[in-house]
Amino acid sequence: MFPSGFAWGAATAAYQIEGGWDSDDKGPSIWDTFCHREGEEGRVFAAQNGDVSCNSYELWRKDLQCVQELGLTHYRMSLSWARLLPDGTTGTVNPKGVRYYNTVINDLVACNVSPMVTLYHFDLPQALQDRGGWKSPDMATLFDSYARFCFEEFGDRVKLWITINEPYVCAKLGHEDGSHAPGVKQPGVAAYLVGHNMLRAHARAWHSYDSLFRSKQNGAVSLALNSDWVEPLDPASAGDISAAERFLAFTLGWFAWPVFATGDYPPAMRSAVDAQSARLGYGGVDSRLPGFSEDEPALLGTADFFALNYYTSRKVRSRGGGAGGDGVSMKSDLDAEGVLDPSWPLCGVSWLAVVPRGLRNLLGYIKETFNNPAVYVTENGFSQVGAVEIDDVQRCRFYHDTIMEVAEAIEDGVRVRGYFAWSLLDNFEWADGFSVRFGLFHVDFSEDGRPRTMYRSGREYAKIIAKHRPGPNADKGKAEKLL
Ligand code: PNW
Repeated sequence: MFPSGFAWGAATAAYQIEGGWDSDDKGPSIWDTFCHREGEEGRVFAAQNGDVSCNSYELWRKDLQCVQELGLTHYRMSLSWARLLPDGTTGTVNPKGVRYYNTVINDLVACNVSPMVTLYHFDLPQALQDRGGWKSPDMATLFDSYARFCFEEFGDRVKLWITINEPYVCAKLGHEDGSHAPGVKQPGVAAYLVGHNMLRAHARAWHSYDSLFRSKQNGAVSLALNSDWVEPLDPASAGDISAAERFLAFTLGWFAWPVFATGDYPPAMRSAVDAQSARLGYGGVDSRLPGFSEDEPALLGTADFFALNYYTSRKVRSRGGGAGGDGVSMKSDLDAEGVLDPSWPLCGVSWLAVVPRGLRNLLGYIKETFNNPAVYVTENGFSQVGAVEIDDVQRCRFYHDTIMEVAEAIEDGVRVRGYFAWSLLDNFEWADGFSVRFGLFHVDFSEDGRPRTMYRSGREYAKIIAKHRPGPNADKGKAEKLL
């Protein structure tokens, strides 16, 4: 069922696991600032922060042991930009940060585990936020310099790169809702600008890799896009059908069309934002969704594979047109609403309905819409809230069912090249702090040594991997098949 060389992985992100927030000359990131800001209640569950978290900065070898116990072929991790470049620029390099990631990468390679490395997973150096952050057009150049620095330092051993993780979440939660760092709330304006600059930054970094590193390093570069699978609430309603189409355009399409289709935003998104901008007479500006300059679309068609983070599904209904009552916001632009089907079980958090089948549908949609690209499922997981159950039978079932759907998608002809569970470890779940646990390993955050204990789902995942991964001698001598 699974092609040879299929990547069996688990994923983490720097701010969520590392701790060591000011160790060894690391610069502060926007998440350090966001969590430490005093006098503003309710940002993060119980005012928690990632100062120590799993302490992977000091306890990396424990993580490596977890990776090995699962028998992973791949490990997806992110680099802390401010640990490598404390002020965000290549003007100041922190050798201790470089050494840390070299240790991690070398250990993985020595254990025959391929690293997939994300350059940016929500933790912008605060120094760059102070220069305008992702709202500033300068970010494309700054990100490109950082990306080149990382390709240069680590690209001899890292063959799979993700430039930016979930630009949607950075834009929407960070700059529309303000529930993530940097906590900006400028509805209907800032998120579009941020998304735009992230697309430009990704394109610049991809071209740098392509022209300066690819021939020597032979790797592949993409960006990780999150999306729900969606269906019209009433399949017979024309309003709900177009609402579902808009919903997908505003999440996956926002970034996937520019990169994998036309080099520009999806028509359903463009027309919705333009129409609402005109209706609300927005400050004399034609639209709040920026346009690409003449040469940009040609530069945008830039990814070597499709990286998908899938968690859940939605039924979508129309909100009835011109919901101007919300004022200027993405919600009023979208004019559609996602609801849960009552038959879907929930896991932990309110947004996460368990719908494994949605992944197969979404993979099929990607195959049809974006010309059958190679796909890595770069995140997928199940959370626990409240009492810890090491014997997490529901999560076991979830992974079985979901991996079965991935197999079905492969049967359908989708070129799925790998699957990464979110997450290797329980960790700092952003605004939910440590109250939400996604790990294949439980972490006891009350003990200094942050002991890791395998959940039953970790054991089950290890069994699935052992059944499917090729034997130790199978692919010897062959170059790793990335795409
Ligand atoms: C992803 N939401 O982000 C991230 O890539 C991970 O860092 C994160 O831990 C994981 O999903 C689980 O949540 C999201 O609130 C963060 O809708 C928040 C949301 C969705 C995705």
